[in-house]
Amino acid sequence: MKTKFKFLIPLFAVLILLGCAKQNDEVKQPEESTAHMSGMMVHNAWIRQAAEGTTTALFGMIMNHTEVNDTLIGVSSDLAQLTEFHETYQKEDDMMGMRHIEAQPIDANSSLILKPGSYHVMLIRLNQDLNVGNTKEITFHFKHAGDIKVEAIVKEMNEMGSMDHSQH
Ligand SMILES: [Cu+2]
Repeated sequence: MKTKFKFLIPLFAVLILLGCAKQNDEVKQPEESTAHMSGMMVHNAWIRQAAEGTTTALFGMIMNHTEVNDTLIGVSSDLAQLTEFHETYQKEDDMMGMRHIEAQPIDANSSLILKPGSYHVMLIRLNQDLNVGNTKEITFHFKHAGDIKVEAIVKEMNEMGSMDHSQH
């Protein structure tokens, strides 16, 4: 059966692509590390290593250290033919879907975690190899904070400890 949904792929393929999603959702921020932060920022940005012509994803944490409710209205880079903000969600029959989000609220003094199996920046059809250790720039576009340039480091998925097979 044909599906019109271009990102509809089997669950196991998503887990291989993005890493197993079984992780703690909580990310604890020690008070001393947030005390000096201000503005809108993207923390610990990293990209899963991948070859030219393939598709990969960027993860990290968007932190709004302002008193203004903001909205992420897009992402861009020259790394790939398409750079999109995505959400992964569960569909029926063990299928996972990914959908492009055009506007993602990031409220005042809140954060949003980008991680395998959840929110991520999709880099579709890379125009270059992304090798472990490379640093690449991605721009996040916010309604109020404007354009935030982010340096992301290229890593292997298992360096993040996200391939935890103990849950299977
Ligand atoms: Cu995606």
